[in-house]
Amino acid sequence: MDLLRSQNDLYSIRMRAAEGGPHERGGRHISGAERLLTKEELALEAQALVRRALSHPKGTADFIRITIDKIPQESIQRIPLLAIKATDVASIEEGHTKVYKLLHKEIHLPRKVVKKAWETILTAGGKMRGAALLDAFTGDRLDNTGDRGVRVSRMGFANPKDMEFWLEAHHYKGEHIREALVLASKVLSAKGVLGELCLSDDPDYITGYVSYGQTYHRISRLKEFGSPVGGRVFFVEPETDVRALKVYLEEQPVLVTNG
Ligand code: WAQ
Ligand code: MG
Repeated sequence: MDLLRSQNDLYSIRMRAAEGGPHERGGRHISGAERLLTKEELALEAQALVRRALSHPKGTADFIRITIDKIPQESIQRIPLLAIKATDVASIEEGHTKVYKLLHKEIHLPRKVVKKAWETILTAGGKMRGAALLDAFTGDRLDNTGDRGVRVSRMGFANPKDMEFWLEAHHYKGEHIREALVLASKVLSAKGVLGELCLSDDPDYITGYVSYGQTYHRISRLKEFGSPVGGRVFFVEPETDVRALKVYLEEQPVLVTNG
């Protein structure tokens, strides 16, 4: 049990970095991150995030913003970690077929919605720093955030040390999956979200995932090495209160627990 994390106030730390000026003035998104930390962890993690922004495969940031807010312990919700299912595919085509099977045959999203999700990710070209919310029935875009997207924030593992150990033991290596598991768990815990499709925008990271129900389906290959394409789409049930959903995703602090 992580006593420091479960008994004290925590701090939300958010980083966003761009090249060619700030995002809001047309800079190209390079990297972002969000975590919930103890006071003791803040300084070292801020340093790590600066380093990450300055040595990213997408480019070198010339704008870095780090925001830190104190989060009262009583406002933090606990949510469960998703189960992980991994599929190794031999080609990108096989990867895309797997995505289609999950989204269309399992979640029953209409074909046109799956198509719209890929279009959204492909046309964003790795420029978005957040996710697009799509109506799971019509494929219409529900958020009005354009190229920015909805950025999920204020989240972390309840027991990061245990999780690191557990992930290592299961040969799930690196920061990408660690961060994606936290994000995907928060996203599926939101009222109205049926599923997610994610593809990293990092040119050297080709593994992506589809999540729905209680499961994170990681798919080993969804794009070419070197491709800047990437993004996230959240599939939202029709009639969902989109404003409340945005507030939950962006603002509600959550800690992800593993059993
Ligand atoms: N909230 C909403 N959307 C986000 C967020 C966020 N906090 N962070 C990233 N995105 C969107 C944004 O459009 C990015 O362009 C896109 O997702 C990809 O972000 O099991 O690394 O941080 O090994 O590049 C998947 C791990 C890794 C698969 C995904 O995403 C595995 C990844 P990246
Ligand atoms: Mg990235």
